[in-house]
Amino acid sequence: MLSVRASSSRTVTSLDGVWRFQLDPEDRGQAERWFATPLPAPRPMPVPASYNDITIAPEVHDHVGPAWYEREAVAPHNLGEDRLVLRFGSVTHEARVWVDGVEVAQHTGGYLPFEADITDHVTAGRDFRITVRVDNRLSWQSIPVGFLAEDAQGRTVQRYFHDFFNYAGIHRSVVLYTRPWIAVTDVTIVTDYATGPEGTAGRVTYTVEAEGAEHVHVVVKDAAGAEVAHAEGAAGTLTIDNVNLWQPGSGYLYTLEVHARGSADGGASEDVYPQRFGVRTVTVRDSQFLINGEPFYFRGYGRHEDNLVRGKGHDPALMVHDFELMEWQGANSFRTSHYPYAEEVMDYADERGFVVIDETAAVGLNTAIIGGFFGGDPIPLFSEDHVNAHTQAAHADHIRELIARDKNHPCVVLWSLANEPESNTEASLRYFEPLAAAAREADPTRPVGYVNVMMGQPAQERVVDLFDVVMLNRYYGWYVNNGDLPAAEAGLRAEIDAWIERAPGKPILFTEYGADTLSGMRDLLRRPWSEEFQVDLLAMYHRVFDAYPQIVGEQMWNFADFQTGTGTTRVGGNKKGMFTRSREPKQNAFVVRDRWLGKRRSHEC
Ligand code: GCB
Repeated sequence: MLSVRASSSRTVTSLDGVWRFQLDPEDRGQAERWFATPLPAPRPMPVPASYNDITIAPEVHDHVGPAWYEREAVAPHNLGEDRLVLRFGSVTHEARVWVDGVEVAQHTGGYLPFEADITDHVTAGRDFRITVRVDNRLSWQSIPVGFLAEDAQGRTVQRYFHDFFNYAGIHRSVVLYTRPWIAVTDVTIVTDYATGPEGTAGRVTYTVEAEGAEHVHVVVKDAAGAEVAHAEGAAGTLTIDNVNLWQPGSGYLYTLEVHARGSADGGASEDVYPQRFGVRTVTVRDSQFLINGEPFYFRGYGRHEDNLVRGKGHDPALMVHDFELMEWQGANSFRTSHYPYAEEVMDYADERGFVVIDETAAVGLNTAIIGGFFGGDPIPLFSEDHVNAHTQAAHADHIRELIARDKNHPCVVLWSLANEPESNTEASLRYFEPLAAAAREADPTRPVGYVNVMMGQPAQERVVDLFDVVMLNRYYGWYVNNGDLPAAEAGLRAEIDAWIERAPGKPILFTEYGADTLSGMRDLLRRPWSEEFQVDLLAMYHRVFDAYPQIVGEQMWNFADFQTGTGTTRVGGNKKGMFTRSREPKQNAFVVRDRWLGKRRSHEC
């Protein structure tokens, strides 16, 4: 799906602000047609934001089931022949949308956008009411998976297998935009370059889909807006002489301005869509990860969209601040653990030259991790009653939707299809084979991987051959050998050696390693949970990484402390952050900064 862009033929109006909101704990709203008239007893609710932490009411914080949002908007008075589209950046996890009581959209999946053409349901210049039903329930067939249970008081509770709070609501911006009845509906850009005596020439292969268009032409503009190439037709290849490559740390962007024209009933129309892109290549070869032909070493973090009060709601102030912190630290990359991030974040990573591992929301496809945590017998993950063919189909659709949204971002260098799934069984191989194929079909240009869990040791792991890289989350020194760093180091080295044998030629990337660390807890004996222990644990991992040329990156867990469900190992959330949840640095932040800035000087690409 194309991003929202204003242009000479498109206008964009934000619908962010304070909406009206009502919980629907008994799931009555649908039957009582709450969409047909204004909500019976609403309270104010900001958009975008998770609703959970906005009020101080436990029933809002812990709500399981549907909730409703509502507001009025005005259709542009000068709509003319244009179409009006209502677009949501994300609604977590399931949405149904009505305009003046008429259903216009349904969407499943809490981290990707959807839109509806509402032209036929509004009148130019008139008010209309938007009603949204948001359902935060997860099931064995949703991505991510979860299940409902009853607590001791007979209340319905949501169980899930991932380590972050199940925030819900309208998490990203809502807009109304206009576009002509001839509309650019998709653009795909693939880039390459060749260096010769005359300099470096960029090669830009593009494909445009445009509804009702009789004629398409494209113009490439550089970052200053000057035309550098143009072509006729809905598909073709352009050359940019003396191209400025998109590089890690230097996010040079071009724009492919697409003009689609057509005429019907005597009227002519033109849609103009500006698609940004960068010229760069990504290749995996001989245990190396190459960006523009140069070995790239990932320095950074797994992150979360998470913050005080707003939960998972996108916030541009927080976004810019987080990038400032990452850059201060000498990081060059992050993983969108454990779901697709806001489109604004991807745009911003493009601009700042950050390298992104783009992950699906398939987190927690692993019932062994939690063992007997929920009580009862272990749950067989891949089975008719649990993760089944419907889950697999939803996962495949989600992969395709993610790639459709993010395929033109130069910052994205690798698709991560899942975080820590079961990977050591024949059933996991059957599950992942078609998913890896779906990703490669949707994007033949980027490497594909999945993030491996500690139990998926090289001797047992079954699926790595489907993928281009080995991505490892490891907690030697924390969940294993807690506090015993010599034993942790021995375990880590032995496992790396085994991976090099198991997956020869594949680069190895550490996508998680870390220790829960209570900010302000200092300890002369440097024991677990102290700031000193976090410093020592990371230093041990870094010493090991430096000994292996096959290791192409270190993304520690986590950029910042974040909210989780409650439990015996969580003290007000997960505390493995380099920064606290309110973004104060822990001692480790300064130590790692020295390392990463030093690495940047020694072999930046
Ligand atoms: C993991 C998960 C991550 C958790 C982390 C932890 O392996 O991928 O979501 O938050 O461990 O801290 O336990």
